[in-house]
Amino acid sequence: MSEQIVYLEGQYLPMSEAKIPVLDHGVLYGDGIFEGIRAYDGRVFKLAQHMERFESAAKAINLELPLPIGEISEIVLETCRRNALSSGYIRLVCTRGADGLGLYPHPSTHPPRLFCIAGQVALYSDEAYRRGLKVITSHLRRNNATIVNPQIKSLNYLNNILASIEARRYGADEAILLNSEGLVTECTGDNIFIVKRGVICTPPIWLGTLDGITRMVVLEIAQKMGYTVKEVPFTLFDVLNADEAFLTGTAAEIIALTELDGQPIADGVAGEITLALLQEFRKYTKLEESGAKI
Ligand code: PXG
Repeated sequence: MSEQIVYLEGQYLPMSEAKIPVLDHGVLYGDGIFEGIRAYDGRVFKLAQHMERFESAAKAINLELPLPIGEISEIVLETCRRNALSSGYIRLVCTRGADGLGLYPHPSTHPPRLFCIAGQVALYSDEAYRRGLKVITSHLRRNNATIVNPQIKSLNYLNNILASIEARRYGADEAILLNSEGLVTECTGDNIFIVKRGVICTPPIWLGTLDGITRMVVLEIAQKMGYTVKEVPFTLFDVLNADEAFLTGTAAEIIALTELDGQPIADGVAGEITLALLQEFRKYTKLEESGAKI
């Protein structure tokens, strides 16, 4: 297999040649933003929505993107083409660039550094979708919106990484992060939903969650299927006593959450509504309207 091609600052390079200087602020401080995007059957899923989130994150961290968003969209598509990628995973990153050890990113030094990687997606097995995931409650709290707002997909994911390590340490797949009030926000790389008496609930964004693209699509699909959907705060009690619970994210799509802190949720296997939503979601990814043609 030929080497993966990476877009880096105006060039399409083999992976082994796509290198970033050690003084880049992304490396030194996690100073930058990213997007995790999926391609399905020759289309980049919800590209416009990912671009909008990317642009909003840039604005929120005072980062001037090096190119207009239309050109960045084109780079995402071209990176897929150069890798002959029809279905897969795309990582778009913009670091502050900068070029020095100081915290203040002097505007006169290196401009923001944009790169894009397109490759294979790490998928859960069919068995994992039926069995569902085990989650724990992390002892770490989700960043408060007055610190680094969780709506910013920043390169500073240490809180989420530590919670993910904590989950593995306890033999779980994911960790729930509560906010400072003890309300459920999301997991380390996925949004969370619960189902109770046929009503589908997910925490509102303002509680401290990422405005997930999959979350948004699931809310739309569920409504079209005739379910009542609600964006409401809830606690661990509600997750534990839910009829069904599931996580959503670009990589995982929709996957059941079947165990919380060692206790089964309902009968401990993926629920009917969860599996029906997954089926509809996968149908939706095949539609022309779901993304931009590569
Ligand atoms: N919450 C957080 C904190 C995330 O980082 C999601 C929810 C889901 O959002 P989307 O837009 O993908 O539906 C994410 C997604 C991974 C991985 O490997 C996922 C994310 C970031 C890094 C890695 O699963 N982000």
